[in-house]
Amino acid sequence: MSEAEILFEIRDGLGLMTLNRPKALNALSHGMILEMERVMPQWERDPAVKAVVLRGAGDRAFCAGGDVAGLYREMRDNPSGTVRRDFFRDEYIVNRRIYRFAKPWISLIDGINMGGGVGLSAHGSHSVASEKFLFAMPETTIGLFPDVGGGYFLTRLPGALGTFLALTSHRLKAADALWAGIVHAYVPSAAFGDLQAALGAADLSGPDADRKVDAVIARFAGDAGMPSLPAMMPDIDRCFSAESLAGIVDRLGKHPGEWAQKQLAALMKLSPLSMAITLEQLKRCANRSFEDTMTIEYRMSQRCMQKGHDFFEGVRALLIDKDQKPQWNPPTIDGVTAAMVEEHFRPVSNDLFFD
Ligand code: QUE
Repeated sequence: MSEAEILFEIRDGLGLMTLNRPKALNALSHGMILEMERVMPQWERDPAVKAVVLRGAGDRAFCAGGDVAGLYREMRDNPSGTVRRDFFRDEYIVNRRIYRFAKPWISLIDGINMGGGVGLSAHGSHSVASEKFLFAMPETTIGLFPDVGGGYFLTRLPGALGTFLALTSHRLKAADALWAGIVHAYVPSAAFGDLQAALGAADLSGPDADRKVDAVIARFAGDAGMPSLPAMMPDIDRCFSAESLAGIVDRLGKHPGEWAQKQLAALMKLSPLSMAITLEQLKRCANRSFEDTMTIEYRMSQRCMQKGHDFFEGVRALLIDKDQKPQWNPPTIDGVTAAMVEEHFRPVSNDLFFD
């Protein structure tokens, strides 16, 4: 018998969830998502659970993202199946449940946290990073877009930082993520066990449970070091606040210094269509509710699952064949039309709405 991909345990008043696919960097499978969807309402009601603590098994990752390689294989081997429809739908339902969760939702992030992993942590009440923390929204690398509520939290970051992170897949360590507000505290990895024990021992009852959790975390918080983003923000704001993708490329090209040329070179490797729909996603999601954002992102996901989309080519090149040479369609930013972008935002027959 194979081991469960996600572990659930109630101990010392805490609902402990452990993403348990360490060899796959705890990439989130549809099965794990469905298990979370099943357990979350139970724990929300259960008086024996005062808070949820989410962790990743192994010593490398919290969660590398959605299991897009598994999704790819399943769609290839069973093209008429329902996973195309249901994977993103169920993932976004879980993201929204976390956003609205009635008890503290505490992610202890001791390693890689990208894409789908960010959707499990960033929308909760507390996320704690260690020295091994590494964040990115890397979806433009595989022909997708920064989903799982990326349209919500990226549009609430300072200046043009969200656009920068969304388009370039730029990685952040703990000090920068803390500065940006993507995580709420820095705690050294070695103290995670003691932090969890202290949460278990603490009184977290009452309407100010979140403040009580803050106080416990503060007892273990360390110094994440100097962030690098503050010095980068003037360049980010100048180049990534342009209205269009062509405008961003133009500004980077004219911007003095090595940094801009590096960003430009990075963008040239990514899916032009992904970058264009991502920019439009951020425009449409700015100042929208979490639920509206998920409706928009679900429509986008369904367009990306259609035959011939860059998503399949990106997953193939990066995660299946691993040739690292995706052939994007269209191959250049100039080739992306307004109509191609607009298609990603049309209502779908099985739209995802929340009340
Ligand atoms: C962009 C992504 C993902 C990625 C690589 C990208 C992603 C994801 C994985 C991944 C990593 C390790 C695994 C796995 C999947 O890689 O979302 O199954 O074992 O889950 O460039 O968005």
